[in-house]
Amino acid sequence: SNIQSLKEIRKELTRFMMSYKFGLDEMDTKIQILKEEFQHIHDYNPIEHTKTRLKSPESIFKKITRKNIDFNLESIEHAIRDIAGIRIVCSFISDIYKISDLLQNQKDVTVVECKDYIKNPKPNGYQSLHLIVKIPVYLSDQMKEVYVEIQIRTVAMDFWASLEHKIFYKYSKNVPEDLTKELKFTATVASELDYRMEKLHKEINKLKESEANEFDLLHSE
Ligand code: 0O2
Repeated sequence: SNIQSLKEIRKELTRFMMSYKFGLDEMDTKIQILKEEFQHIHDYNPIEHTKTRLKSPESIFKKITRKNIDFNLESIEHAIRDIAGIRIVCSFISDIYKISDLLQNQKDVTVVECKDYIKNPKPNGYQSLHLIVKIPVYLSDQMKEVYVEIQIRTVAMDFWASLEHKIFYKYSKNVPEDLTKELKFTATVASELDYRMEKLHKEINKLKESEANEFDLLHSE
């Protein structure tokens, strides 16, 4: 009956979404492990915070309509690679590449795409490192590989992106040129802040090291 098949569809859809949630959980655990272990070994935490999100069925639907994708789970799975998303906010730019390398070197993580909007910012000024990875999820009757989008950025990049999103989200009309320019300028201000903070961080680290060396010298005599 119709009701029966609707129930089946619903069950299938829930299972589909669950696999992404599991993929996200796996990825989140990996990041928490890196965070804790890094703190323990290096006495330093490169990750300020993380945020996970599952794309809602509504926005998946919007995207498949916009991109003209066939309406079946197989094509959706293949074409929409940001159903599971995780954002990692780091302290410094160098931390972004460190975290990205550490994740990319894990055996069960396959990188399928890497977009470096830090080296090549978007025209509006947006900066972040985006990875699309595939990660295995073990279900009761099968192993499924799901895509997860990982966005890695600094606190300054995150500040810029979230406010830009607030200001311009759903403003579909053409933005006046002076405002586009101003927005882009604010992105360079954020970059400058990142650059200066990292420089300070490095200078202080150098000082700490030389102090530690002096201490060692003093105590070896
Ligand atoms: P939400 O609400 O975060 O989910 P596509 O994913 O196919 O539409 P593309 O080019 O493959 O587009 O993806 P891209 O460029 O890697 O960026 C996808 C995500 O990056 C977006 O997801 C945003 O989260 C973020 N992003 C990209 N550009 C901008 C930008 O100019 N400003 C801000 N604030 N965020 C950006 P969603 O699905 O659009 O939104």
